[in-house]
Amino acid sequence: MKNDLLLRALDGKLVERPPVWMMRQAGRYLPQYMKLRERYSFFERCATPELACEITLQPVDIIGVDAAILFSDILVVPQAMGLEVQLIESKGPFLPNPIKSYADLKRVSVPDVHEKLGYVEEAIQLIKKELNNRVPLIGFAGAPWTILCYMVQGKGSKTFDEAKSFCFTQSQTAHQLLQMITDTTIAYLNAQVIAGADVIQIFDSWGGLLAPADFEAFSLPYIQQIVTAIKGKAPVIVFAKGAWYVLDKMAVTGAKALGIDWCIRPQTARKMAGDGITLQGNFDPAKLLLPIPQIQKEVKLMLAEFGTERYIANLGHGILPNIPVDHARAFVDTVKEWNPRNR
Ligand code: 1CP
Repeated sequence: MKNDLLLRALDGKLVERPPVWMMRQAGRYLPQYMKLRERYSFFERCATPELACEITLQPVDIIGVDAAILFSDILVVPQAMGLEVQLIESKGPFLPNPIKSYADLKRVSVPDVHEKLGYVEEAIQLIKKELNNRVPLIGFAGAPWTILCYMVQGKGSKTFDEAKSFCFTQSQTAHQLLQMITDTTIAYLNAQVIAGADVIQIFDSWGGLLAPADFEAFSLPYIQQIVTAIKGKAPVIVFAKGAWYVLDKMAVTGAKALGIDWCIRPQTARKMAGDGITLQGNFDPAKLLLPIPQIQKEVKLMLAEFGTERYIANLGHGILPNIPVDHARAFVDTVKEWNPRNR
């Protein structure tokens, strides 16, 4: 690997400077992505290895990030399990026949991932070839709780109240569904690693909607199963947005890194997670709308707070579609030019 900063940071090894990448780095803020978006539907872009490969490489070539992340979506998992998933322009994901009861479980199954998601394996093989060991490739999946949110609620939501009440009132059914999602996800991530993914990230985007005890009941045990199944094969990053209150619990799952959003101070996160794990984050994506000199100033403040050891510079959540490309590049360049001895 020519640039192995990410792998070294995950391993707790010495680095000259922290590696940097951005969640949702392949996406709508890039004009090159928007061009492909005019011609192909979202799931066409995901399911065509050549398109997924081209989109994955865009931020590596255009922005110069230290890692590529597979272009796909967490919702290909419920799709592979048998639920119809649509992506509606400017509205987001829509699942017309969500899971509401025990009887609905009959409509989903743990699929043969090679048969249903073989296109992802092909995309990864192609991306690895095109990357030619320039930077590592991150594969990913949603955490089972976040996937359940969409399978039950049927669409995006600020509260995912229907998904939560499903867990609270029909816990046995919820746990059965969570286990099916977990089994599918483990098979899927194993296939990603075999195809060539160097690192795996688990996105629990809605973890922070749960009370600590509910997170420990409905999310953490399933994340734990996934980490246990993958660790040793590839380093795992767990990003549970908003769930800062369980950083200590997540730190002992065997994950190599924990993602954090901007709602926790780096020092607090470090205290909670301990010294034996890498932290990733936590720049507020909305700050990329600031003028470039201010972005540079804010990024330097963040870097000084995290320090160089066991740290991956990233945003605290996905980049927004209205971020100017040169602002995204300023974020990445400020990290790349960082010299901790020469602030
Ligand atoms: O062009 C478009 O309008 C599609 C927008 C889009 C994109 C670019 C969607 C629909 N998904 C993606 C790609 C994607 N999704 C990646 C690609 C790799 C990258 O560059 O990072 C990844 C990692 C995801 C993961 C994902 N999808 C998450 C977890 C991360 C997060 O941001 O919290 C979630 C929650 C989804 C669901 C989803 N898919 C798409 C949208 C707009 C959403 C969010 C909907 C919601 O807010 O509920």
